[in-house]
Amino acid sequence: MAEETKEKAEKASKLADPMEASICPATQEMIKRSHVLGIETVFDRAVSMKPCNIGLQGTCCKICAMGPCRLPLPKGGIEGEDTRKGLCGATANTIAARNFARMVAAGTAAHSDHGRSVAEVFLSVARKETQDYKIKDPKKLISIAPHFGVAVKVEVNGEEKDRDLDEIALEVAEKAIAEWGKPEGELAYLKRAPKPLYEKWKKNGVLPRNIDREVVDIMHRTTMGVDQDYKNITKQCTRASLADGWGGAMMATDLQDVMFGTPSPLQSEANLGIMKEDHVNIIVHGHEPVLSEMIVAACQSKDMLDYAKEKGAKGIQLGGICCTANEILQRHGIPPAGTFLQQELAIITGACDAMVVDVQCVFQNLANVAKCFHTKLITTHPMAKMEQSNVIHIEFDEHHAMEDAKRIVRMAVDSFTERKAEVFIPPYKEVQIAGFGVESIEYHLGGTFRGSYYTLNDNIINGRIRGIAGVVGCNNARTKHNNEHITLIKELIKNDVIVLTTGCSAIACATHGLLTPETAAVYCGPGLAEVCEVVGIPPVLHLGSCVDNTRILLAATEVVKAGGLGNDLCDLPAAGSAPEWMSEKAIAIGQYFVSSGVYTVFGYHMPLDGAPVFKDYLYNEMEKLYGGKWDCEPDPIKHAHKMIAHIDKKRKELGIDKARERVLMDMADRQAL
Ligand code: NFS
Repeated sequence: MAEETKEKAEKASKLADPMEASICPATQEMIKRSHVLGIETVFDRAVSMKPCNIGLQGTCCKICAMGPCRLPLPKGGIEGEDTRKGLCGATANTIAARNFARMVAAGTAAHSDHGRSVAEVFLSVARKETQDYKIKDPKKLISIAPHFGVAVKVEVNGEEKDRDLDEIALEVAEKAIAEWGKPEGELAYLKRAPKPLYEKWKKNGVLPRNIDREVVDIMHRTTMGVDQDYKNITKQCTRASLADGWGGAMMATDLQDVMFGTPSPLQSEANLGIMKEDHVNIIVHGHEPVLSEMIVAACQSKDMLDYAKEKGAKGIQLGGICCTANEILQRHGIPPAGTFLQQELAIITGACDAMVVDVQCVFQNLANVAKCFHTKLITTHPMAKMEQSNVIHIEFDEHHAMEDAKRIVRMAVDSFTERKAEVFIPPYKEVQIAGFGVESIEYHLGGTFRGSYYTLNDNIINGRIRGIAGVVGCNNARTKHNNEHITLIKELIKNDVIVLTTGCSAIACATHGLLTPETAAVYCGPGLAEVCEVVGIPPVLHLGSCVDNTRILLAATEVVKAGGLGNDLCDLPAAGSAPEWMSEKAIAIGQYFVSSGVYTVFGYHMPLDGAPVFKDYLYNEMEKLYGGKWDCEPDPIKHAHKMIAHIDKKRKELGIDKARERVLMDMADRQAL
């Protein structure tokens, strides 16, 4: 008996404490539910498995078979010369820089390969090889064409006329695809950056040549016995990351907008409570909207809805996880069911009839969880299969996209009739306004009279808005789910900093009710609250998925262009953050933000502590080259104040710090009255 109790206690001690694991009530309930059902999730694994201390420091080298060589920082730090080295002589700085570079390469590859898929589908559309996708936003196509050097006007009989749209589309598609492998030149989009920034890149020799080449370059350079200078390795990190932010990811966003529509503000909901017991629930999870766009259309088609009703369901409820969720939210108002860390939980509701995944951020453990339920787990991408036998693979092809999508939806409807476990959907969801972007910020915050971003700039200059923060990125099971995002963002808006958000951070904001205009009165400082109230926007603007971080770059560029706030991104009172990052993609994003002049703070930790010199290079020296630098702060309140201090420093440099003091005095005076 005593043995049994001990065993139980031991087992319980390896389970996650729901209250410690997350601040989201739906997640807490579902972790408890998983324990009742005896189903293990990422939250439990985070308790039972600790990360490797040397890997955490960034100084484990496993790029050749003489290693792994492990170079942890000695207790008490290093006094005098750092004599640590691997078998080949590689220093801690070289090792940490190589590891960092490989994360940049992987992140760039992931975003940019997503971009490539989109570009390939766009080429099929332009060549009229598919009927299932169309050009939904010709205005966007015309606006991006000149960046590829594609003419949008033609001369006919001495008169300038609009060029045929099909011709423009084909030329843009061909030029876009070439960006991945053109033999010479530089990426077409780089000149979209403010001129001084472009000139900095040019001077430092980091203009990306083509996207694939910069990734291959990192893999070559970081192989055994090549680049042994952490500064030179970091230089290539910049070049590759720019190929992501001002290349592959930016083209992904643009071409998605052209084919699926540029988002504009709309209302939706978020969290696991969007699932409905009496509906067929389909969860799409992953990243590429090429698939999910078709699933949205299939779910809304009459024949599929009739089929669902025939099988006893009241309808089809579609929901998303991760960035696919953001893609279909932004364009169709489909509600996200949760962030990265909630993927297993969606299945544990017992109401998930099918989970359809493509690429990135998909847990392999989903298959083990799905096994306990009726859920059909469907992989769709040739690049991303699962070894478990209960997983179904339906390869998605743009040439018969609708047919594939309907096949998947039909399978989900059939699965609805096979539910076996008790359904347990946590009753939590929040309303949100999403769908912001460069164009809609201009519409809402730009003056129609003065054009562009004038009103936004004016409010920054007069101090009602203290500055701009981009808060993005993942969840990480090593931190309390959503806590860092929400605590940080509340602190920023309390201090009049407007927040632009994407990725899982945006979903976290939605599930915690921060994406409504009403939030402003509750959480914002007086200046930001006033602006939000007048304009009718939330203080936290949802700009889409992680590839849509490029919308933040372009919005910031518009701010520079509108005038009065310096002439480069690094002049702006702005800062970036990924408080719960986990993915290599986040490192690529961080590097392109820093290399674009943005002070960027990551939460949790950075794998740099074992290499203090390299760390100092990223945290201080990079600023001298590009105007931006890295930082790390796990505590969300301190994290917010590091960003605010940077914003205030920039306000002072711009000479607009006094304006803000006046605004605040006005408010105090008003309150005194
Ligand atoms: Ni971004 Fe998307 Fe989420 Fe992180 Fe994963 S979904 S591309 S990587 S976990 S924010």
